[in-house]
Amino acid sequence: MIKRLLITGAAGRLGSHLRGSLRPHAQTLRLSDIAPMAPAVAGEEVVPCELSDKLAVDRLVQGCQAIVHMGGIPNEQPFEKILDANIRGVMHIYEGARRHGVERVVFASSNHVVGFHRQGDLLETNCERRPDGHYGLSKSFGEDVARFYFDRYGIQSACLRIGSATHEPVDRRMLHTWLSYRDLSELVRCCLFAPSLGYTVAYGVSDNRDPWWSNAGARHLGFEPRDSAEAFRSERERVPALDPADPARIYQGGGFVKNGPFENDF
Ligand code: 15L
Repeated sequence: MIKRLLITGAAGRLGSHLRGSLRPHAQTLRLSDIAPMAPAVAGEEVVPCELSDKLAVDRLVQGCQAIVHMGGIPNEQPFEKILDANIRGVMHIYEGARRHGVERVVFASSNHVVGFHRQGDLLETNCERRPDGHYGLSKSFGEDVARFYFDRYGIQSACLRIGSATHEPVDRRMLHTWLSYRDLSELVRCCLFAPSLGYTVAYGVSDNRDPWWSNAGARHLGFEPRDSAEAFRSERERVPALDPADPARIYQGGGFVKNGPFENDF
C-alpha cells in the first residue's frame, strides 16, 4: 500500500481509468489535472494544477511517496504548447520529486519516441530513439530527465512507451500497438511495486501477434499482459490497407510521422 500516490492527468482517458484501478493500492490518491475532474470520494484528494507552474507542481508533489505522471499533452501540437505542458511539466514533476523525497515515478512516455523505426522491426527497450514529432521529442526528453534523476538522485523511474491504449484496436496499426486498459493498469501496478525498479524503460503493449516491441529488457517488472488485439483482427483487416508508400504505413509512429509542421505557430 502506498501512503499517498499522485496521479497527474487524472481527468484524461488513461488517468481516469487509473484513478479507478489504482484505488486499492494507495491509502490516499491525489488526483491532478487542468481539466475538470470528478469530485473526490473518500481516500481521494482532487488538486487542479498547471504543469508549467513550477511552484504549483512543487506543492502538488509534497507529501506523496510515488507519482504516476500521465499529465501533459497526449498528441502532436505546436512546439510552444508541448514545451509548457510536457517539457517544463516533466522537469517540474522530477524537481518536486527530488525536493520532497518521492521514491518512485512512473512516467507515461510514448511509442512516439521510437516512431521513426520501421513497422515490422522488433525494438528492444534500449534501442535508438527516433522521435516522430514535437510530442515524441518531449517524451524522449522526459525519459532523459528520468534517467538523470535516477543517476544523480536515486529516484527510481519506469518510462512506459505506451502504444495505443484504447478500449479496442481501431485500425490495422493497432493490431501491433494495442494496449488494453486492463494491461495498462497491471503494467503501472507492476512498476509501482516491483522490488527494484531503478531506471526502467518498458513498452506499454498487450500480448499482440507480430509485435514491434520487446519487453525482454524489463522482465524484472513481472508484467504479463493478458489481452491481445487478435480478437479484433478480422474486423480491422476489412478496412483497406494504406498505400505502401504512405509514411503512416512505413513507420511505427503511423500518422504521427507526418503531423505538422504547424504553419500558424508564428
Ligand atoms: C500516443 O502516444 C497518443 O497519446 C495516443 O493518442 C495514440 O495516438 C497513441 O500514441 C498511438 O500511437 O496510437
